[in-house]
Amino acid sequence: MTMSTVEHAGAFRDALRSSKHIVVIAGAGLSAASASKGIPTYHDGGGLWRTLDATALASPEAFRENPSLVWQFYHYRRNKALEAKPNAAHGVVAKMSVPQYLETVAPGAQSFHLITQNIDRLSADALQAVVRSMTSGLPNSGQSTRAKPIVYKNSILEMHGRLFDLQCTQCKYCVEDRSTPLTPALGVADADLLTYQDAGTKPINIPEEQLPRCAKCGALARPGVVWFNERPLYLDEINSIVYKADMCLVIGTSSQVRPASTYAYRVRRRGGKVALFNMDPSEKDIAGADFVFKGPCEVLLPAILP
Ligand code: BJW
Ligand code: ZN
Repeated sequence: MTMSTVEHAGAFRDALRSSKHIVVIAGAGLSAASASKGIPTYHDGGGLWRTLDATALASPEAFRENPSLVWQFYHYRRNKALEAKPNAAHGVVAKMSVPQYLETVAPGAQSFHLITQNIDRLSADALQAVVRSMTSGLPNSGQSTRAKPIVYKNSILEMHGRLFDLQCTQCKYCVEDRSTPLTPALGVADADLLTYQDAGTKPINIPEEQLPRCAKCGALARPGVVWFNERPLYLDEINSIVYKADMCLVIGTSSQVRPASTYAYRVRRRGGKVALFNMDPSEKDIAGADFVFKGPCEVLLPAILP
């Protein structure tokens, strides 16, 4: 960190100390450091799969038109996410869900929420690891009867869904399934791809019967994620969290996708503070923030909030 970042960090920590309702808005940059080759982000040049634009594949139209291609894309993404481990930035955010820790950086805090656009479950994994480390060695590990909660309840809102969820296109039954490949055909197509450099233009066509199916009714299943023009999850709850928040940390998102892109602005409009943590923040995001930390969040966050 440069000297000015250090001074800035002090001012940010002071503002955090007097905050009551803290919210984090997270995006793909939070998870960028989490796999050996990194989990590709979306709108900053890393979002290509084979030769195809990831955001074009993440749509209900693409799935209707070619569920085989879209499922192959998600098979690849699921495998990447299965290899990934939470990084130091996930760790700092997860600790903020722990009142005992949050009190040390924000003594007046009454609530903490993480609104994440990420579908990789790494924030949930990081929180589980924090809870495990806090409860291991305690009698009745995991079911402590201490008066204070170990973590704030329901503090993580995965507004764009979960990559490992399978959701029925008919009866809507939804279940988490981390196995891979989800069907033998997806595994075979994956292996075949290694020999096709031009697979993006010559996709392997898997018949619908050989794609993931609903465990209840047998209909075609889809990834349990939120595509463009679909309603993000938990919107009512998120709206009241954003309405109350007086401190908003915006971590690793290009703030191009609504409605998440509007939250920081809404917090600030009501007099709250906004702190931005981004490798390459846009001019618009800088203009809308009280504190700007430019760099990798996995380095900045542990340095600023040890
Ligand atoms: C680092 C870093 C490091 C890198 N450290 N930083 C026209 C105008 C305006 C709006 C619209 C419009 N047409 C349609 C809309 C609405 C649309 C939208 O916003 N579109 C825009 C693109 C224009 N939004 C929607 O459709 C949403 N739904 C909706 O609005 O519904 C309304 C409704 C209400 C009620 C009923 C019914 C309907 C849904 C949006 C769903 C988004 N889905 C995706 C795919 C998820 C599944 C999947 O992944 O397969 O979600 S798209 C993709 O974008 C994904 C992400 O969550 C999302 C956000 O991207 P994110 O996280 O910001 O990633 P990047 O790559 O853009 O940014 C990474 C950042 O990290 C960069 O800034 C880097 O610098 C930084 N970084 N490494 C710190 N180490
Ligand atoms: Zn079903």
